[in-house]
Amino acid sequence: MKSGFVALIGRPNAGKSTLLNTLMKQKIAIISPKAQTTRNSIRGIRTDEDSQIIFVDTPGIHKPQHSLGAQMNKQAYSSARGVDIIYLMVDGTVPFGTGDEYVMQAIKNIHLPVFLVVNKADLISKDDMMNLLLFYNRLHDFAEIFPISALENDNVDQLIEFTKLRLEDGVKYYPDDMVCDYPEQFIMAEIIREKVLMNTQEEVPHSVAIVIERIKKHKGNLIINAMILVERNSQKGIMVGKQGSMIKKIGTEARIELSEILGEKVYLELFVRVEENWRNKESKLKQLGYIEVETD
Ligand SMILES: Nc1nc2c(ncn2[C@@H]2O[C@H](COP(=O)(O)OP(=O)(O)OP(=O)(O)O)[C@@H](O)[C@H]2O)c(=O)[nH]1
Ligand SMILES: [Mg+2]
Repeated sequence: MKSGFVALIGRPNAGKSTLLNTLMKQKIAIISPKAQTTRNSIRGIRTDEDSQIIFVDTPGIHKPQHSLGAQMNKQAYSSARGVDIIYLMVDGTVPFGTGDEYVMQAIKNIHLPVFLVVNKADLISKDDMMNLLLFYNRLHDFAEIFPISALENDNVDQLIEFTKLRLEDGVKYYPDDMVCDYPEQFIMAEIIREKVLMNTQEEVPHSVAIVIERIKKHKGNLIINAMILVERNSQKGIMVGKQGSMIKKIGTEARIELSEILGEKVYLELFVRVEENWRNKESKLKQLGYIEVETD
């Protein structure tokens, strides 16, 4: 039995969470077209007949503007330690820039096999992809280089096969039927946040955090009360929308998906609260689970 840990790192929007979900054949992490969607490291446990691979999705590495951003980078870097392989994901449609150089420098100090995964192959020509692969091949001594489409599940099986070849024989870390190690409350908050990301623009999605305040079972139904935190009164106005239209839309979309995921009828009650500048408040970040608890 081959077993081990693989960290997915890269810039925001590269498609790390999309790849995690494709590798897992189910939704483990939320996805959005907005940069900095993922805020925590998220483990997906993939078990088959001859292997157990724990894939760790991480927040996109970026130049932080708030304490929240700094914590997200910290989580990405700390997840890249203590794994067996790193997938460095890049978006093949975006030209190589200073942000990429920054990430490349960071991986130079990590002495682990790094697989370069060039994503979004479905959006670029074969020639452009070939040039990109040659460019990256000169840039660093990668253990493997893979062009893939995480979205269309193209070349992902080969990626898994080559990953298994690099892993040692080892123990099973998790039971066969376990696919993630986060509590249900986490996915509830994340699905609501995903719907906020999908329905709002500019700074609003980045200024939002979700707190699950109460979960109650009642006659076979699940009643979830959740608080949407924003940073300013104007954002509260946007979140609520004209005659409550925005919050209603977000609530409906989240309720439908949560009912599917949790397999029971969900009633979702959403509230909006202003918590000024929460992204720079250490105590708030800790409470929201955005600061990693230090372990030895
Ligand atoms: N066309 C295409 N789009 C993709 C592919 N992979 C991801 N995307 C899209 O790229 C966007 C970002 O995807 P995510 O998976 O959220 O990216 P991420 O790297 O996790 O981003 P952060 O969490 O912000 O670091 C979404 O709109 C995805 O649908 C792909 O292979 N092809
Ligand atoms: Mg992500």
